[in-house]
Amino acid sequence: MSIDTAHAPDWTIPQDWEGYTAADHATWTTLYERQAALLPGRACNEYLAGLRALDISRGIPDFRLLSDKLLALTGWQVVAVPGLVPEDIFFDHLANRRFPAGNFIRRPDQLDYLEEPDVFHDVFGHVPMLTDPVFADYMQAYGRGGLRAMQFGRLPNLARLYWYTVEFGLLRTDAGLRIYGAGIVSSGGESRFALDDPSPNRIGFSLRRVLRTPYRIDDFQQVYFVIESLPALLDETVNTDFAPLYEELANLPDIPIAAIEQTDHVYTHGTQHYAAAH
Ligand code: HBI
Ligand code: FE
Repeated sequence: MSIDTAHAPDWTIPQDWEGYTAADHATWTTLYERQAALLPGRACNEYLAGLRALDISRGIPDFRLLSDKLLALTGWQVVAVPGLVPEDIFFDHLANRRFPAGNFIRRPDQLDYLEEPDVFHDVFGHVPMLTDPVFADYMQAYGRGGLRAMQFGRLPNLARLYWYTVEFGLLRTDAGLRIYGAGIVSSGGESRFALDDPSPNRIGFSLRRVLRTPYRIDDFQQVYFVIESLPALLDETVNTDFAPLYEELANLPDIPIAAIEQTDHVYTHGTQHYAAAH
């Protein structure tokens, strides 16, 4: 199962579930048990309910069975891809309610970190939220928006929306801040850091603000954005005309990653100690 595997024009490949070794399944189960123990009280209820509904605790899930469950819940499917796929291909899948998931699993010496999205990140991280009807619509809207952003030449801005919501988003609840981002829930270190560490800024979500804020792909985030609710995120995304927004952004500078703006709703003014030391 290598990156060179022949793929269709939409980049999908057979998952080859039968091809996983006992060690591959054991890696999944190790990661599953570690994260499942950490996430109650940290991940949002929508994520935790999704994780329970999918019943994926015992080895790498078979995408055929996973898609059957997901189709019945929200009309989404999971399709296998060899790793990162071109942006237009990725957005086209999302716009059609197909989530492309890497079919390979990390090696045992990569339990804590790897750069490419593997089956654990993609399925454990992303798929539980796709059982939520509101989030399911948000992901589809993002796929459609991605295709439009490419036409406007503003994909680098829109990619920040994906990053700070789908991958690293936090949600305000009456019980406190909760995680819904896949990059956090699939990471042992970041599922603690994102909520508990005094280092990062935690700022109320604003679409304009997020589109102007760069991100880091190689370490814990320096800023997390907190949404008020999943429906509010969906509403703002589908009811915003991005064309004038993109025009505006072309003439505005990026906001430095750790900056606090006058108009920010600040949950945590972080020390940035972690970023300074790494
Ligand atoms: N491909 N498989 C996969 N997974 C991703 O998360 C992904 C991708 N291709 C492009 C991409 N993400 C991002 O560049 C977009 O979100 C902008
Ligand atoms: Fe991801």
